[in-house]
Amino acid sequence: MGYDELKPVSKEGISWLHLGLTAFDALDTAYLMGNRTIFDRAAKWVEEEFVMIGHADVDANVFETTIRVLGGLLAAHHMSGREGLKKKAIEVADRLMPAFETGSKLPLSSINLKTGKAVASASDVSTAEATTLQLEFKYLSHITGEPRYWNAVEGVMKLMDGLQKQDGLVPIYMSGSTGTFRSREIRLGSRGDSYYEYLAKQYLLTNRTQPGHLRMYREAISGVKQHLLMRSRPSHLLYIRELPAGVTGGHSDKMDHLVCFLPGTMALAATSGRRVRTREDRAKLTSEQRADLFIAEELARGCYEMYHQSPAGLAPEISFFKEAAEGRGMIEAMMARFEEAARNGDASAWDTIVGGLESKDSPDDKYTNDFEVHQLDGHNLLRPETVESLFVLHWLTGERKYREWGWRIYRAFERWCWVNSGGFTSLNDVLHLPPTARDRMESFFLGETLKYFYLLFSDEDLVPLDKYVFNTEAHPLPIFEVRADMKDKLIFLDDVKA
Ligand code: DMJ
Repeated sequence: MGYDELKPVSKEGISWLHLGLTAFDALDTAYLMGNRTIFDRAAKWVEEEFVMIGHADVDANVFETTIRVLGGLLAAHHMSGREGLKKKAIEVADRLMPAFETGSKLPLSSINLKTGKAVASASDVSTAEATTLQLEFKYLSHITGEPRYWNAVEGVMKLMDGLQKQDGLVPIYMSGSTGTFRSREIRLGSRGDSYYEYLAKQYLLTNRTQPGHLRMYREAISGVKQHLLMRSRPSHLLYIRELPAGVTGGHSDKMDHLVCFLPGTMALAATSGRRVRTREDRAKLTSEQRADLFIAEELARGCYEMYHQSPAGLAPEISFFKEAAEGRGMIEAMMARFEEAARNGDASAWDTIVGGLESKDSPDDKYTNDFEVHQLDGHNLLRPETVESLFVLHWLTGERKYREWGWRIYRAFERWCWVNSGGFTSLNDVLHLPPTARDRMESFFLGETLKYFYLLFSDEDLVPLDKYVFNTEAHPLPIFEVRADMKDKLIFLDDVKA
């Protein structure tokens, strides 16, 4: 990242969004990596030159601005202690607040960068976008003592809690005006993903003092296990399928790479972010937690195989898994073994009862075995989700295989995506060698992907998962408990005054 890339081309344009966005997203990555020169220059630009409103007549997405800009500022402020970054975080949040002034409690999707006014989406809103704002706004309330940020986003959670779901699962479209679900389509990929992620992470961020979010997460994961888990052929990998017409309709074996956040989130929720490095550690988990950790580990293997089985060694954006004959029967048999292990009650018997359920790594010389890739789905955008899950699982379990898988993925990125003049590029098609470049590096590559690689291979415990929760854009926020002086000013999902 050079300084020129950080400067706005003109205050009239949308340049801060296009060029400056990477600076916000990468601030804490630079800090963690110890590159204080870059960090200081970027922070100075943010503090002294960036203004959010007064640009061209374009709309900035509330979700993206929250997770990348606000999340980036909050994490960088926490790490560095720079007050100027906190001031900017407050400025950005205040500019986003008009989006919450709706009858339904669902936020409007955008803020106009010229007028500062909130703008409704012309079509239905994406469930993930409308419901992935809580970590950032709650933490901001915590460090400022201002309840309005927390209350705006907890209002969204209250709305979600009251809606009729499908065994805990939610359709991916909502009506912004009525705050109700539209369509029945369910998936944990695009438009669905971070709704589930933030249920678990809200519980963890507030130090497990708010049970309502855990309740909603558990209901959702129970729905995932009941309807979405499947085994592939020939390797019997675990994967997550989609339900285009809801739980009562048929399924599709499509899996977005985006779904690969799930192994990390499930493992964090199962362990509460505590290390499980020995058999004794695992034995302290409940049977349900052990089962969820097992599923998380197996799903991570499936995500790794999306890379391993592709000719470039990099995952396509979308894969269509081949469902194993008796695939659902295999899932039911797995669940029955979990129940048997739970009934047995003897923690040491777990491995014996559950042993052998793991799938095996596929041989190195076989390509595209367990899934197919449709035309136009073979691109790779340098996405972080699999590396994120590998980092989380390695931190929790200490198992070497996660580093080995991560290293193979990193080498493939380096081989095909590295640009000699600097940076990495997205690819058009990972199935055809050599893959052609797109000349585009999303801000999440520096914000998330490279940060998770760095943390996966770092021997120092730079961001301990029992003390931090990463927002969905990989910006770590410190775990906190609701301040005594704020309890009476905040609304809570279960009206539990922590
Ligand atoms: C990121 O911006 C966030 O992780 C978001 O939740 C979904 N996907 C992209 C990266 O793939």
